[in-house]
Amino acid sequence: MPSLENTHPEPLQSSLQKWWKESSVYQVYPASFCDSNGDGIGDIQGIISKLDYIKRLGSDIVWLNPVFSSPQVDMGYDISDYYGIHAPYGTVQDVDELAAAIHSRGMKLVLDLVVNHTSDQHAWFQESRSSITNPYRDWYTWKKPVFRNGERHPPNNWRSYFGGSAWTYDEQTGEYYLHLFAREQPDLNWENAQVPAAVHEIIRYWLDRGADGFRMDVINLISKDQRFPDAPITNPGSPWQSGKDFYSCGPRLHEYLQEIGKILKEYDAFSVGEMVEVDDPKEILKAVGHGRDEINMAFHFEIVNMDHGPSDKFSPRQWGLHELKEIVSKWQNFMHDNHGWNAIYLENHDQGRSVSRFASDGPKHREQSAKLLATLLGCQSGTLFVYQGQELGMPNVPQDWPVDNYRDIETLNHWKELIARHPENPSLHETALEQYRLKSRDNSRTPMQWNSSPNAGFSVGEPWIPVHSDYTRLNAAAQVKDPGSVYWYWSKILQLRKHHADTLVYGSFALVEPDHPDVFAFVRRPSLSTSPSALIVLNFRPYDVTWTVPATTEVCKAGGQVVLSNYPARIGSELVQSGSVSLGPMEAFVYFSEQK
Ligand code: TEU
Ligand code: CA
Repeated sequence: MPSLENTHPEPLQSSLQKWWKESSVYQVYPASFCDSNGDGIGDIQGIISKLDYIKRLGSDIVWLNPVFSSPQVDMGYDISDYYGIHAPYGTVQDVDELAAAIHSRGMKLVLDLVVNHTSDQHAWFQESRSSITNPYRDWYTWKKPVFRNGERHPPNNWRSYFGGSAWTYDEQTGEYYLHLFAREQPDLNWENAQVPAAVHEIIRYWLDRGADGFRMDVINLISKDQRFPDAPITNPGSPWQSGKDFYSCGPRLHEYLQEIGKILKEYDAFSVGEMVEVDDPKEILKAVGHGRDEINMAFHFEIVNMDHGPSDKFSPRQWGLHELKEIVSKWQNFMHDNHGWNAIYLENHDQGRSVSRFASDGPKHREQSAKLLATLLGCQSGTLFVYQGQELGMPNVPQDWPVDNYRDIETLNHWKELIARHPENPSLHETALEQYRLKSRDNSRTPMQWNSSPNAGFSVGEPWIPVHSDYTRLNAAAQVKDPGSVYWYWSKILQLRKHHADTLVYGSFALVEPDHPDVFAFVRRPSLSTSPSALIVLNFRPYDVTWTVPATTEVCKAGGQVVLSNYPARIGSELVQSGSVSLGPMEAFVYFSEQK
């Protein structure tokens, strides 16, 4: 028994094992997944028609980006009714049918909970803005202007994530309201107890209706420093500065999350929090630590922000393999040693495609790159997230993608601001367009590519955003037929995790030769001594690299073998300590020590 004064007794191994830790999640972006009625917009019936494709891949959970009523200023992250469904996606009855169809396949449904803000068209905000004395006034954050030299200014210098000030002046009541994102996305005021209460009702309603959990949008931003002070100048070129010090992981965040966690625990519901701006695992551990009973896990942004430059997301930065190794090792070891949990991802609806950003998307190495990244993700501890199209190795938009093809408010606002400030600077414009093709959120929002028929089989109508031109060759139908495809490689990775959960899901992590300039190698050791250890070797270069198995790698004692590789000839081979291995371009392999 742990000593009484030990406030954090070592939890029993069995109490650390959970269904949501061993699950993998397939993320569906409803607008771009499958259009069943030819209006060019994906919909819920379209998702239902493709559930067997998701099941066959081996995923356990389906996460839908927001499907609730919304004017779609930010693709549904501006919700106008949490109890209604965006009409082009379908009806509440369609969601019921989807939940039943998912459950009948033994999978679970996760919905996207966006409660840091609503749409400005939500009835709550329409009431709130109508008058100073309206009962809903305090459901949002309203502040008086600041006057300097007779000029009216916002209450502080905070920047919106979508450009400009995070405050918009409302003539009718002569006050500003806060919106960390678009002006059409006013932030809810969680200090007003009626707001958390309303959110708890929404959570219970959808859990009672068949959802099995939630992804929680920018959930670490819901508690703000009520002084609303000016932010330090971190971007001298702009009048607006990041106020993250005053709203990321704010003073009452864990109070709010503990209340939500109590409800989720009643339902044994799945939860993953999106935590922007957080690079400190200790901060995330406060929410995801064993026994904290707040949320199961959280997305951090350290990896996906590696290529973000100094001034903003769209300024260039070259990341290094050593950075990727350090970040992965940091989060793997911290959460393992502190009984926390990781959400493992490289792609989602906000990120460019990983083969283009972190490997090589040219015709020679795209497939091998996609399998290499699948190996990196699949062999880490944490819950694994696969975003639609990632299982096919879809790349970013092509070089000839014109600016008119973009739909995302974040990209379009950036372009408008750039043109306004630098109308005659073609080189700046070209740099921006190059950065959009690398990091714009639309890279992952082009329609899912089902087959080689027009519009990639996504829609018989005009898609809301153009289909990537490579669909005739790169599509699900072709890959499901090809046992050597990226799709089937992902399926094998998901199976390998299930078969070796003790090693790959729950085991420890240690880098091998951290300073190697080209190879990312690591060892996974099981939590139970009867399970095998694994050595994962990844050549992140599009050329041959000779790699020597370090003498210290005890995994490579006799009797082990390569069980998975994107070079089939490698499978079955043994490795010996100090042995030299010639790795092909973007080669990945998983070696298991002998099964005891
Ligand atoms: O994203 C949080 C967020 O800040 C993203 O905008 C992300 O940081 C940025 O795009 C990185 O490139 C969530 C949702 O995932 C996103 O789709 C919404 O636009 C945003 O919140 C507002 O709800
Ligand atoms: Ca449709």
